[in-house]
Amino acid sequence: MSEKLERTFVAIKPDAVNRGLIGEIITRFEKRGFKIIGMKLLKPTKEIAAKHYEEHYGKPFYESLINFITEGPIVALAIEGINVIDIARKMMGSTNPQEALPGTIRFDFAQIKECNVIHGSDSPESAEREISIYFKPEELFEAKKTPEDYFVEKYGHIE
Ligand code: IDP
Ligand code: MG
Repeated sequence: MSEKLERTFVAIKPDAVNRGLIGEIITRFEKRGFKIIGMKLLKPTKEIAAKHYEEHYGKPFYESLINFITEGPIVALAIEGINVIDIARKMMGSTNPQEALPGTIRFDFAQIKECNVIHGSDSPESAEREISIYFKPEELFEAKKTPEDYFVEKYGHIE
């Protein structure tokens, strides 16, 4: 697999926000070394939810999915890292938590697919599209400096 620096869109769904799992879930991505470059707590409007899930329009679970996600709040995240689109999906596990592998977010925190705690983009095209639904370009940030960078700026290099 070739290695690419990518961005993906992740949403912590209303069930997880209501259960107090925001920190647990974000921690997993941070510990993997991925960078949070955009983050907001919001209640998606019907329009936003319909854009987000347009590929599912007409499916039997579509209406309940839209109703669920628009109850909010959700945490919308833009996350950057190497092969993050694919790796974040692996970290999430299968759509149905009953089929997700132990150690994945959906296995560890969810029981049914209607309340499977997390969304993650499934391709580079989806990632770009979904990030642009939830974030303006100026709402994305790159934290590049380390504490050592700030130290050196202030005090200079130590001999
Ligand atoms: P994904 O979130 O793993 O990418 P999708 O197939 O894109 O899964 O479905 C979007 C969301 O719709 C799922 O996360 C799940 O919450 C819900 N969903 C998918 N399939 C079903 C189903 O058969 N019954 C009920 N809800 C479903
Ligand atoms: Mg999907």
